[in-house]
Amino acid sequence: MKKILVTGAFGLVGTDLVLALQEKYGKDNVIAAGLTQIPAGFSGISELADVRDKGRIEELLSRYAITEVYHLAGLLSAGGEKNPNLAWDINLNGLKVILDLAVQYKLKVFWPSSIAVFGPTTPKEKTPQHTILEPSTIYGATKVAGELLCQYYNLKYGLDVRSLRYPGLIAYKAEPGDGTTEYAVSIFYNALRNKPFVCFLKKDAVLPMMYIDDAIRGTIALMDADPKKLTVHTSYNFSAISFSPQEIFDEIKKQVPTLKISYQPDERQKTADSWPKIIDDSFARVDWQWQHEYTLEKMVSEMLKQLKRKLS
Ligand code: AKB
Repeated sequence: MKKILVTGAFGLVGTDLVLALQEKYGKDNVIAAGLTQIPAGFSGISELADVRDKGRIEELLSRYAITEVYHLAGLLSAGGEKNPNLAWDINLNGLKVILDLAVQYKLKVFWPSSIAVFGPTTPKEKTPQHTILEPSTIYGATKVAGELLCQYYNLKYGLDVRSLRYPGLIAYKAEPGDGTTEYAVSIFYNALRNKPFVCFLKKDAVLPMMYIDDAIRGTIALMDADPKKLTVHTSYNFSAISFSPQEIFDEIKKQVPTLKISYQPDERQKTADSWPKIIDDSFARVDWQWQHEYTLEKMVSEMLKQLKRKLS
């Protein structure tokens, strides 16, 4: 039986992933670990742990006889620019702790990379799997280094570590994190709270995005995939839809006609300018049959329905 540790378990991805894993493998087989506090109302096994603390992580691995780790803990692009040293420390030293222990305890690992591995010199349309990786953010630098570290552990130690380059993820259960694509989550809160939305990106800043249900399904599908079929050991391009702030605003406005938007681009626009618009994820589609389900229209309807329920 699988025993799964999820780090960063109460963030935007972790909140949904823990529920999906609990449903698939049973509540007793999923250990949700966070850094500072366990959210009120969380149901299941939870622990506080700093991923840089090897002793603490090892204690959890042995106490629960863990077989798989979904290592989600890390800083995002905007948070990373505020504190580059912390981003390096958590994103890379935390990953190294997990990879070293995974070799020792023979664990399978999932680790999220990001479209942030790409930079201004990368082709922006249909960005290929194998292309130029020269990011201009510290977050992107940690993701490139992390991808290479994962691949190295696979080559050197035979570690089964799998990874996806997440696009901007749209979710409603957890609050948005400190990223660049997170405007596309915050806008829904303003829409339903009747507050005008001030967007920190330009109206035409197209970025790759995905609804959380697709992201969770894809993540678990990659972890379930036959290892012999996997040809990418850095991180898979992983894609669904692309849209600009104006396009998501127009779509939300069809259902919330009172929503107003204005644009005040800040330093996060520079990050957005350095990222691709549309990703080619054909390796994922061929190797493990990845297919997204949510269009922009379907995602907006679902977000509004679910968030309305959550906020009422
Ligand atoms: C961010 O904007 O920093 C993240 C990401 C795309 O990795 N959402």
